[in-house]
Amino acid sequence: MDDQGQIQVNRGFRIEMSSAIGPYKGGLRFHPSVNLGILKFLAFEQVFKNALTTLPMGGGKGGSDFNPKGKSDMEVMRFCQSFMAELFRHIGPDTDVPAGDIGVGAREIGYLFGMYKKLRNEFTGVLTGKSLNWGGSLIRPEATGYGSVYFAAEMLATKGQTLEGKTCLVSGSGNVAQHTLEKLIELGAKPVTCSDSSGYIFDPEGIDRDKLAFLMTLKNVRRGRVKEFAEKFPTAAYTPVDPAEEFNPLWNHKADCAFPSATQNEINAVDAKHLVDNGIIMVCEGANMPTVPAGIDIFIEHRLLYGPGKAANAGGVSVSGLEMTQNSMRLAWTREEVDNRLRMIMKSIHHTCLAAAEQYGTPGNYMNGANIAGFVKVVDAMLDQGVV
Ligand code: NDP
Ligand code: 2IT
Repeated sequence: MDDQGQIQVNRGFRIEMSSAIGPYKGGLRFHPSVNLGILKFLAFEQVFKNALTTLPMGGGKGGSDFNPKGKSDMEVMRFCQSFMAELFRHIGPDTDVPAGDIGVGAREIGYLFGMYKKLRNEFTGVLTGKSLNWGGSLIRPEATGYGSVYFAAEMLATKGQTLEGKTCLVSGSGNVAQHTLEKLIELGAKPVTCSDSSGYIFDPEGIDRDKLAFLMTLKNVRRGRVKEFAEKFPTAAYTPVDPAEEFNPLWNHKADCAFPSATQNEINAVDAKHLVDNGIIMVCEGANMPTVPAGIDIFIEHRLLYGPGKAANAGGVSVSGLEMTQNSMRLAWTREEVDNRLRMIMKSIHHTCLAAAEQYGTPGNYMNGANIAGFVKVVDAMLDQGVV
């Protein structure tokens, strides 16, 4: 029910794709574009991503075409409660453990958890991405972005390079993009872009700690648009982006590395060509499937370091897995402990991808490595467990 007392109707979904190696696990997305097809591809990717993490998690995804943009906290709360009034039948800490994704952050997870607790009369780790003082894990908000940058550093190390001094293109300005920017700055890289669905910022001087702090308050507290960034900082320029155009100008700047961290299909073949022509040596996918297949072909043909989302952005669900472990043990690890485990997991995923790529005759091809290693783990578990 909206604040005017009108009833609004939205459609919700939960895809439970595979429980071969653990309970179904994956995020919830609230965005007007959400439909069955999008959630099925996300759940399918999640199965193999989760298999790569080394943790016991199956794959799932869910969400709704509800649009949180412009809604009041109370409208968001009432929607989350309605959504959970059905979802609670299907989930549980040993069955299916949802988390956040586009449009679902700590606020939404809180409302969803409150309703689950009321309906079930139990306090369990049924959702991850919870706030710290009631069962959340340190580093979970940062995990996807940090993990993506750790994965990028591993890829560069295979060429004897580091992120220090590298100019980076980042898209998005939500959870993943913000913490990608934060870690890039910490490691001495120079991120020069960020975006939302209306347009993008290009700041040739680099987005530094102070500018990022402004961006985080703008997006997380005021829930505003990135356009304001250019109004605040004179070195930055704002360009509106129309998704119907042939290419996205964000990807047409001279740089060393690209971190697509907004949404699926945000790099088409023309964008991929622009990236190659501009001298990009590495593409590390913070988002899920941000590059269309023809774009991936261009990266592989030009021998870029290409980290596919299911490997590069697995840090988020990995720390979700660590949150589940902490909830089961009813204790909380320190920031250092979680961050060290995240680093180890990203290193291990990187190694697994390279080893599988080598074993199956496509050395250096992280996409084949991630697909094959993830698939083999799941299929072996299915064969072990028989036809049921
Ligand atoms: P947020 O909702 O926090 O941020 C999403 C960002 O992407 C916003 O800047 C948003 O702009 C932009 N965006 C969303 N949809 C579109 C669109 N159709 N066209 C252009 N821009 C768009 O989400 P996250 O940062 O959590 O997620 C970003 C990506 O990372 C997604 O692909 C998600 O699946 C993936 N991911 C997220 C993980 C997590 O832990 N959160 C883990 C692994 C992957 P606007 O504000 O205008 O909508
Ligand atoms: O795409 C993803 O991996 C996520 N949105 C995070 C899923 C999770 O369960 O933490």
